[in-house]
Amino acid sequence: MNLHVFIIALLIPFTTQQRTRATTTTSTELPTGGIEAKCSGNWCTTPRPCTGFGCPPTTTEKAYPIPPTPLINRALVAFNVGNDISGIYGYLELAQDTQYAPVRINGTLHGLLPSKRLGFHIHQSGDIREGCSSTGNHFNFGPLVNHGIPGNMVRHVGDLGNIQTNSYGIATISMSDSMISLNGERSVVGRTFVIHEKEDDAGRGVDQESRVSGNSGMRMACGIVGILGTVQAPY
Ligand SMILES: [Cu+2]
Ligand SMILES: [Zn+2]
Repeated sequence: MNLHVFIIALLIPFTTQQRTRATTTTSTELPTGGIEAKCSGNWCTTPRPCTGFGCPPTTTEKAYPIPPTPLINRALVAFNVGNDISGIYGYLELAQDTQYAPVRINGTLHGLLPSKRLGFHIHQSGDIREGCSSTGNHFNFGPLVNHGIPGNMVRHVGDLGNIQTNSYGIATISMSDSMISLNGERSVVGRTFVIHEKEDDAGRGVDQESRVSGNSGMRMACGIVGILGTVQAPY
């Protein structure tokens, strides 16, 4: 092999390599669109549009984390606070540790009829444009079932039974319920707690209304469930 041929033999691999590298960095051959995110777990990546010289052809980057859905763990129900027409006022605080944990309900209501058992429900909506009467029927999820109370096999989700007032018309409420939730399809957030004028008959009355509403009479006071706190807990 003479010197001329030897030099050409040395250059062939080099020029081939250069040509290959050049084709991978030519802007016309690189993806310039395709910003649709690809998500896996809690992360999404978006293909980086690249039109300049030297851009890696297929590089993606972590664009933004997707936080887990926040768990509502505390809620507040305020009754006629700041708009005290009926004379009934007070707060209930709701707390739930996980989506499927029971909801604890604690609070005190004032101005109620003394020494009575009064129907206590969560009604369907948060529409109080016509007072408590426009909040719909008892909140329920799933099949249409008869009215009941906690402890019954069948009840509306919002059927919470009765509260007991003392001789001063004060009800101290401390209970826990496994059917309502602050999260998911049984969530009561945005719905309305209603206190009635009479005792809930638990759906055991003789008339049809008992099976619908428990015959607990007029709606005396109501309060919408509002969010008080959330946590970023995987659950
Ligand atoms: Cu009711
Ligand atoms: Zn009911």
